[in-house]
Amino acid sequence: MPINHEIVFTGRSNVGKSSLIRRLTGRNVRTGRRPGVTRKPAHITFKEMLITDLPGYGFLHGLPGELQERIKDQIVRYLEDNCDRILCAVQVIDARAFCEIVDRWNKRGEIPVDIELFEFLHDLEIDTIIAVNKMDLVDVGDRDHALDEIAERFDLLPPWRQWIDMIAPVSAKRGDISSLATLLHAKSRG
Ligand SMILES: Nc1nc2c(ncn2[C@@H]2O[C@H](COP(=O)(O)OP(=O)(O)OP(=O)(O)O)[C@@H](O)[C@H]2O)c(=O)[nH]1
Ligand SMILES: [Mg+2]
Repeated sequence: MPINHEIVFTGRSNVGKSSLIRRLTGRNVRTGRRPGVTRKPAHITFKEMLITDLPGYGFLHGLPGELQERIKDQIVRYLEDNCDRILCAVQVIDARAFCEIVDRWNKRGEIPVDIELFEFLHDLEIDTIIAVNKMDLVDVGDRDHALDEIAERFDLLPPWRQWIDMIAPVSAKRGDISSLATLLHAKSRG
């Protein structure tokens, strides 16, 4: 069966990419408490879609810098090689850690990897959904504010609710993934 509908999951290591795929598909993809569990693109087919779990980037502990660069190159090359059949990308971020990491990179005068990748996906004309995972760790009363802050880092003008076709707050842990499932469903129907 030729597969021309692919959904790729990208994001820093340990943000919960594999956990989200597991929740969405019910398949047993490898997840782990320690970062760096997924080292090579892993594929599953689900409802005539190819779902690709890309390795996480930005894992600082225990991996030499050179290997980190190699992982990033691997992701970039994978996206370039397959962009024609990629229906959309799900860029997964950690709701609690994201802004702090982005600000730290910006302060150093470097482009944060998440932002670089988001722009790269845009350049390749790959539709991208930002899945803000681990929302269970954000206090209910702070959620809108936290999501506004995140939208701003992606240059998406707050309030974040203006971007509900692009920003999906989720919790893989709680199984609270309906916003992402709805967006993916809409994309798969074209
Ligand atoms: N609190 C909370 N923890 C989560 C959530 N989703 C995933 N986790 C935890 O985050 C850790 C990493 O999950 P993975 O799904 O393996 O993350 P990954 O992004 O695939 O990681 P790599 O393969 O290393 O890139 C695990 O301990 C998960 O249980 C969530 O929604 N909330
Ligand atoms: Mg993984």
